[in-house]
Amino acid sequence: MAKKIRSSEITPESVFRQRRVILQAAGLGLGAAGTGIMMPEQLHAAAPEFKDLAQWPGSTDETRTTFEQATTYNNFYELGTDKGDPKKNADKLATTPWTVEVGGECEKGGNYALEDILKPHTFEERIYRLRCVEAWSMVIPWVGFPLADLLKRFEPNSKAKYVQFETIYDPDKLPGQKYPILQWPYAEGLRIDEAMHPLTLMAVGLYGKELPAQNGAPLRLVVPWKYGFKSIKSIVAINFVEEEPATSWNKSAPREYGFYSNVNPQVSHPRWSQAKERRLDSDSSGFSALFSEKRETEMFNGYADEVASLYEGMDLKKSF
Ligand SMILES: Nc1nc2c(c(=O)[nH]1)N[C@H]1C(S)=C(S)[C@@H](COP(=O)(O)O)O[C@H]1N2
Ligand SMILES: [Mo]
Repeated sequence: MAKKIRSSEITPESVFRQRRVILQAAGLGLGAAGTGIMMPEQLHAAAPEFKDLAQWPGSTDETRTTFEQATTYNNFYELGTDKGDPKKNADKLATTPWTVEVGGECEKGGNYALEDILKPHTFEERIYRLRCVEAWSMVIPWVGFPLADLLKRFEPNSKAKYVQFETIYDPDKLPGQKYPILQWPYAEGLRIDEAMHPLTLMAVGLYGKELPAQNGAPLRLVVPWKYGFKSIKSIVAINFVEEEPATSWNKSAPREYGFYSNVNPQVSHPRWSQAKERRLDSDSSGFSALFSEKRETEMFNGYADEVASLYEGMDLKKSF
């Protein structure tokens, strides 16, 4: 049985999985270096320093959220609705084996083992400013690769106008899925140009370590100019579709959560303003952050120069 996870520790399952990745790569006659997959030791070695950050799109030198904060104050309803639940229930998410089903409007659909998804990608370190609203934001050094690099391998065709993503569905094991909090499985979507934007990341780790279960192991989206819920965790399906796909939050509260969900201080949530945020960083604890000084939320979470052109001519009050 899976053991309980202690803070700042990789889950036994994910260490096991990582070994499997390396072993499989070795079996193919490729060293770990040849695959671009880093050994756990390399991940740890990379953690303390984040070199050449400026080279990564979306980087910032702002004070970082700590690893402890980023892995203990989470939203992951499959593992419970309190911010502390996902970590407590982390051992309920089994990540080996992991398969991603790719389908819809593309030439290379099929079932891909996690190993195949990761194979060509290097672990890169980027710091993104993430997640305004719902009262808090964070600055996290994500480990990942551009989602575009992955999607292009599946050769989407001209009908692929949107991409839909789904999270693992396992109500026997995932405590939150026993209740109709949301329509399961958790589903999200992006327009194809948003999905292909270099700031859109498929994350596999944070702080140089593999993603803990509570952060969406083994792979999750990071869409830094959108509200947090667009960054779907623990992805098992990717579908290229012609029409705007349904998303979990939009289905459960259509007036509150639109398809685009771009960070926009000028458009209020029906129940609260979204003009200001609090920052969860090394100067605050999870609790005291809620009482720390508010800061102005920036349009597109500070990425307007990079992404505003995606929405030219659109009424962002209507397409919220
Ligand atoms: N599958 C799934 N993905 C999810 C969620 C969820 O409940 N289930 N919550 C979303 C919300 S509301 C937020 S704010 C972010 C939180 O990511 P973090 O816990 O890594 O900070 O994950 C998003 N992705
Ligand atoms: Mo969220």
